[in-house]
Amino acid sequence: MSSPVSRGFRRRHRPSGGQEGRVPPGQYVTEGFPVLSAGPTPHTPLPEWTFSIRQAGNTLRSWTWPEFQALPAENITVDIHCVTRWSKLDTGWRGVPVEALLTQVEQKAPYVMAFCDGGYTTNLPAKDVTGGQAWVAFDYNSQPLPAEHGGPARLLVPHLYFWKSAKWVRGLELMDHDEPGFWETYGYHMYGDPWREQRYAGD
Ligand SMILES: Nc1nc2c(c(=O)[nH]1)N[C@H]1C(S)=C(S)[C@@H](COP(=O)(O)O)O[C@H]1N2
Ligand SMILES: [Mo]
Repeated sequence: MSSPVSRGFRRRHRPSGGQEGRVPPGQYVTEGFPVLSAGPTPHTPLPEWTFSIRQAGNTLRSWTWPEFQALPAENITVDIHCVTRWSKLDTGWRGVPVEALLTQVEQKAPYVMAFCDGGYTTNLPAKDVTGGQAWVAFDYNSQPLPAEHGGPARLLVPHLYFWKSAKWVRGLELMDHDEPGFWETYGYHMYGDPWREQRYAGD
């Protein structure tokens, strides 16, 4: 499989024919972009926005919006898969690789908890947010990410169900063990691999 990262939005090559093998089991393809939020859309002014890496209540590293914008960003074209069964193909984003953020702290941890404005959280193994698999995205289709889709910035973890792509993300908490986030507490799967249909706990 080719890299999901396409610099300058260069389209990647696909076998002709199309979508076979691209849509996980139980999903349908949608052209729209549904909005799924568990609560109201927060509107944090950019001068107040920070992205922080925390551990055990301590902030290890924090970036303001201008500092964050100065980090090396990538254009990403990926398919996304929501647990409510819609998939959207070839979505285009720009964001900072999570690995570039995590390498700026000395501490290592096997799990992270994404935390957000509005209180949403979601848990991820650290190995799933490194190695070119996860970004903090701030543009969608070459425009600033709209607030309803998580702007100013959201997590983008396209290889897992889209509830792991936390909107309005404000940072990552390093954890030495796995813990359920918001939807995981309500019975969603701790990992959420769409190719293995890990929708709910026990799947
Ligand atoms: N902060 C926050 N992030 C969130 C959610 C949420 O309710 N709050 N919903 C999740 C779910 S269930 C999905 S499917 C996607 C939806 O993203 P979208 O509204 O941009 O389609 O965001 C995820 N991230
Ligand atoms: Mo979802």
